[in-house]
Amino acid sequence: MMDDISKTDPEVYALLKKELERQQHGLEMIPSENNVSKAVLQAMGSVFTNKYSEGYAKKRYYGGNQFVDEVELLAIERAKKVFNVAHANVQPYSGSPANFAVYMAVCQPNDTIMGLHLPDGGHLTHGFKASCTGQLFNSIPYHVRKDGYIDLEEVERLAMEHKPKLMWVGYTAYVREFPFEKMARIADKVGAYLAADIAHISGLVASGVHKSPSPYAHIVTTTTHKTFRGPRGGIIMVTQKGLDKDPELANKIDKAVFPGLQGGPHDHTTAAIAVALKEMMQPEFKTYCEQIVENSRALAKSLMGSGMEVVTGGSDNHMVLVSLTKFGKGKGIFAQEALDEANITMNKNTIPGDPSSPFYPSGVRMGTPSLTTRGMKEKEMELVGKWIADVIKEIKDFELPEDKKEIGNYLKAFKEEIKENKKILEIRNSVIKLCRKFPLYPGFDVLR
Ligand code: DSN
Repeated sequence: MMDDISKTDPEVYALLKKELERQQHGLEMIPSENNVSKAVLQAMGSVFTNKYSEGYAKKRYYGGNQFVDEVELLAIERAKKVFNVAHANVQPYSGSPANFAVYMAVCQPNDTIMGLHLPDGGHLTHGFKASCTGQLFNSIPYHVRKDGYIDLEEVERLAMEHKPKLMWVGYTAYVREFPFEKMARIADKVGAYLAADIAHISGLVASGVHKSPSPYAHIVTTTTHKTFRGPRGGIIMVTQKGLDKDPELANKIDKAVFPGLQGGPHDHTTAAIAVALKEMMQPEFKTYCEQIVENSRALAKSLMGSGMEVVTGGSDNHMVLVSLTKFGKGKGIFAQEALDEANITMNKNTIPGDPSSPFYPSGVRMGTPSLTTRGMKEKEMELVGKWIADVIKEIKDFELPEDKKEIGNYLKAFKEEIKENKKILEIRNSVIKLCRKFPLYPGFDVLR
């Protein structure tokens, strides 16, 4: 029972070691990923995982929750302080369940809701048709303009026409400042609830590097990984403005989370969220977030200097979106696979007005939170931007077959071919060298 995993389960142990090695020797540039501290990992791998705690602090269904209560209350108090909100629920299992709870709290099935269209940078749970939020509600998507910025004129026109019950501001592939104030003006005009989903930028908001939605939105949701740099989890917050609109809003949110949508909270995650929130309160976290944005800007500049087309011509946050349409449509998959081969991880992504499909989009999305956690700065971003551009140039002539049935085999052959590409192999060696200079978890075994 008390034996080390290396002895009890060598198979899983070997996989943990391989994953640590992969993270150590690669550039993690998926903008929604990050590397948590040792303290966060310790809280996650703790005995709080053994407990059941349905209910809320001091009102649990089972006994033995005195310390779970304390840790949950600590996380709540810290979240309220860090985000300047009136109420926080730290139990959502992640961002999507948090957003579902918002619908359950303020909407009825078939109510009208508005969010940014997924191919334009919105999230699945903001009413996209493949998500239950696009099926159970009357979803009216809004869009970005050709220049990549939110089309606020369209938002206003659609809101006036459809009178939504709930509007979302907050995005998963949007590189500019989120327009909280302007969206609030529209939501207030039509009497809608405004929910700000700050999952991607919550670290930047907490540190004041991005404007806060707190004065403008009624509800704020976030994941606790990404720029938050905590465990995988979610938080729903209610602002003072939300309570002024509906004094019952906090209770409605709590009831929607439990018993509405979830059972027992993941107490080890709650403990780790509390730890991450404490880290967010330190002055170093602000410096970290400022560097994330500096790095994004330096990355965008380097990419553009190497001939890449960057959506909106830069970045205000942690993310850069590269359009590959100058090389043709649907090139994102080739770029993602080739960059993976060079130990640079990012994801294919749609770009504004994408001529292809969300499955085979024409861009790649990348971010700097993880690289910044490792200590990399502008100098490294310049290098990394050049490497990314060089890899993309290697694959620019590959074309997706018109016949969908042929795509699978074509991609298989493509992957074999890029394994032999000398330039990509050369870049991978340089990536590994750079990563060694910025160790992720020095002296760390999988067991801490
Ligand atoms: N999957 C997340 C992202 O990468 O942005 C959003 O849920």
